[in-house]
Amino acid sequence: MAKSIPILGGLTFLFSLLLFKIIWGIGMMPLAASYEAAFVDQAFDGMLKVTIPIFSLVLATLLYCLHQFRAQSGSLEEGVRFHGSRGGLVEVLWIATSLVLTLGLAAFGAKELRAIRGGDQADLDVQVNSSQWSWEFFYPSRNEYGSRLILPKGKRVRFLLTSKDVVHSFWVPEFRVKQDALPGKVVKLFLTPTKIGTYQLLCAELCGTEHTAMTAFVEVVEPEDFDRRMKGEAW
Ligand SMILES: [Cu+2]
Repeated sequence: MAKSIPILGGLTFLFSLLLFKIIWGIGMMPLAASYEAAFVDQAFDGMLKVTIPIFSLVLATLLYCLHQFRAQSGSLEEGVRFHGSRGGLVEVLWIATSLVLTLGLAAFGAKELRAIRGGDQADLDVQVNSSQWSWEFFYPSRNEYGSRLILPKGKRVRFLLTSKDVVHSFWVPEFRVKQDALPGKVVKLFLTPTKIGTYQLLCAELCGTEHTAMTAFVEVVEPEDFDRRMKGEAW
């Protein structure tokens, strides 16, 4: 038992180091182009920092036990039998640790979600009408329709999402936030784009045969350009 602790500790440290290196090396997240993206990335990083060492400990224990308690070659003897639980303290420890971690992550998630949703105030409203298999955008303050979504940088936008047929889902990976569009209902989604660029809006809910083709361009432009575009120039 005493011998196993430094070995398990060493292996756990080694696997954690390797996984951190690989995962951060790959850079799994696309560009973060909204105010909300920072919160989502922070939550994702936080989850990885908690789960990678736990995963590494489980993996290290598994490999250690496979090696240490394997059958000797040619031996047909059964392993040592024991009855009842001999690890009462271990059970209490892992249940308590899991409980604290789960509740901690839930509290952290709730705090982040509240920060992302924020208040109900917005600089711009955009109605998003989804249908099999396209997106349509309507700007009520300007009485304008568009097949591509144009957003002013640094302005908080309130999207009013709805669907004409089945459930679709509004998702721009660079903005991180995602929200279902439901038939017969208007669902709100808030976001503030922070980086000029052209992105792609995707549908993140399997909605029929052409689901993967249900995309639209999203352009984030300077507020002055937004006003010019809305007046009908180069729409
Ligand atoms: Cu879809």
